Amino acid sequence: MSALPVGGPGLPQRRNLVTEIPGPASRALAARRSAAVAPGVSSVLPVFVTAAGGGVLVDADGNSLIDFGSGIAVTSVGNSASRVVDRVTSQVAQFTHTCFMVAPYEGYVEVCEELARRTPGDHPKRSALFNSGAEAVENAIKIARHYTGRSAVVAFDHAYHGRTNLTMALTAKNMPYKQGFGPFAGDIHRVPMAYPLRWPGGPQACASEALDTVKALIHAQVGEENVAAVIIEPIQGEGGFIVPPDGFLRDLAAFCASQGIVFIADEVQSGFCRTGDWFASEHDGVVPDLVTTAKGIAGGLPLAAVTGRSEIMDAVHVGGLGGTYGGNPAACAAALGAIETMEAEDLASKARRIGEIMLPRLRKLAGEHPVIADVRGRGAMIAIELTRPGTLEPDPATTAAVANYCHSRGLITLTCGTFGNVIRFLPPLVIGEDLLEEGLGILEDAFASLEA
Ligand code: PLZ
Repeated sequence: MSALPVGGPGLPQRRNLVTEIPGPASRALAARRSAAVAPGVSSVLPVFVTAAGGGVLVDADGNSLIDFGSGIAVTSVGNSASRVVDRVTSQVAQFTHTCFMVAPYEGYVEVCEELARRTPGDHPKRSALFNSGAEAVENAIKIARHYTGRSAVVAFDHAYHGRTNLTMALTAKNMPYKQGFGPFAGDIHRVPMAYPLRWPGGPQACASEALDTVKALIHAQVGEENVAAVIIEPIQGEGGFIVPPDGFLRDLAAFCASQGIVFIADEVQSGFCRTGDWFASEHDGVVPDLVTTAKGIAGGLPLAAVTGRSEIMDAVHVGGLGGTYGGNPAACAAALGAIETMEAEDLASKARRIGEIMLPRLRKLAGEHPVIADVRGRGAMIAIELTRPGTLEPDPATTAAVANYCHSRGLITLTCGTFGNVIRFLPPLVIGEDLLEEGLGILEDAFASLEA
């Protein structure tokens, strides 16, 4: 057997298909997979990965694919960033685990110091570390309830907050996330999202009406004094990369402050330079009371956090928060390497540059193909929404056809959206511009092929 390619700086940054997709080695692994892996866990791509880094994934057949997905907005610094690899390697040689609740270590504290420094607002902050985005969201709700002594939680249409029981209740979409998995946690109340394309009356009406609608529903159906927290993704992720109108988040946060409601920004997908700022909340000048982070924080290792105002975080009794692995030393080392990379390579600027390259080409494509109803997003969190031309009727079939075409040509794209009709682009922030342009060319070919 020939030596497998390794990730890291040596991995050639090019698309190169040497077999059909999937090739024979991936097909053989897929057969083993279906005999051993629960089918409830699915994969977007039919290929098995052996190395990855920069802007490419290499599969078991030696194909090299362009990555526009970053493992769902995780590998912003790449899949084998040298600062992450070096810090994790030396950490696991020192010790892999003690459990922070048994015997603490410096890395955990350093990550919390970085979170205090990087998240919006210069008020005193504390953080607690966890393993996944869902776990961070659950803990943010626990903390908000404990602090306020209230129990109701308000979440939005199209929201995605995770797959655990409480976070399934917060997540809007039934299939595949909730179907058959109830009963769900109680006292969760859903309000409409400021979704410019689909707001009755259109984007202008959305900007002027959305917050009033939310406030009226909370008043009539929940009662402000019962609400512990409002939780929102500053740009919604799984729900379709929905960008609220400027000012919506700011005014929503101000409303929460006026009612003693904890405002939680779920920055699990939008955080850590993805949108061109360290956090997407910054675009609207919002200072959330609590911020949940995960994904991009640690270059691919499992780590998540709740960061928030000291007075809120300090309300929880000693021992009320934790978990065996939360803030694992290797994950903390990875986070410190990832954050160092973001700073040293100014990845927020890279994200903005990616947006500047992608948006004009996507807008041109939308002009040529009326199936593209909307081009939206910020920085390196960009999407197109597909509908039957001239209508708002979602077109998930064309969406899937375009994604499949891209996969067969060696471009990894992901879909999303409540109606399955959004193609999202989340390239690693370190991707080369040549690969970015080549990937966009494949997407353009995909739309051209629809006509053929
Ligand atoms: N909050 C905003 O985007 C995870 C989910 C993929 P975990 N999004 C990807 C899938 O189908 O499971 C996400 C998110 C936002 C919370 C989460 C949950 O993060 O680390 O997947 O638990």
